[in-house]
Amino acid sequence: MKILVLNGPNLNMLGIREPGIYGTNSFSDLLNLLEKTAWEEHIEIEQYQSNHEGCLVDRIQEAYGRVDGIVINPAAYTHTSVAILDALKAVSIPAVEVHISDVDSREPFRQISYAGLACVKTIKGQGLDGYRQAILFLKDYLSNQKA
Ligand code: CA2
Repeated sequence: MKILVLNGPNLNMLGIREPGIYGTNSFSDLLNLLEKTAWEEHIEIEQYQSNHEGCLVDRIQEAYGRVDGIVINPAAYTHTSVAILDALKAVSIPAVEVHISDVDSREPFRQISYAGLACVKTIKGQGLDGYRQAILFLKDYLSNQKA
């Protein structure tokens, strides 16, 4: 089973600023968590981060026919990008949306998610552990789909 983890703009800056919102863990802590989860769950995890909307769209398209599930934190593009929504719909790969912070208790504009409309689940406000939870959910979801 292969899962693609996608991260949008500025998430590579994790741990550098705004620890009150995003915690003190760094982006490399997230990469270590993904590696550990892949090892523990006996699955393959591929990760990609970009600050560019089109690059994220390209990566979603490249996943077509190659990847079983997608975990995506589109960051600020969550609230603006119809292109990412359309790409997720186009490839029709089961996807889970993750937000490190509890977007529901923040500014009203963060409560709108376009990408979420194409996702089977959204996990928010769980910090970096939300990525692990999303991977476990997808693993279960995909196994049940095949059964
Ligand atoms: O809570 C999340 O995971 C978000 O997707 C993070 C995005 C934000 O635009 C979304 O509304 C919610 C922002 C990621 C930027 O990360 C930073 C990292 C270090 C310092 C400042 C921001």
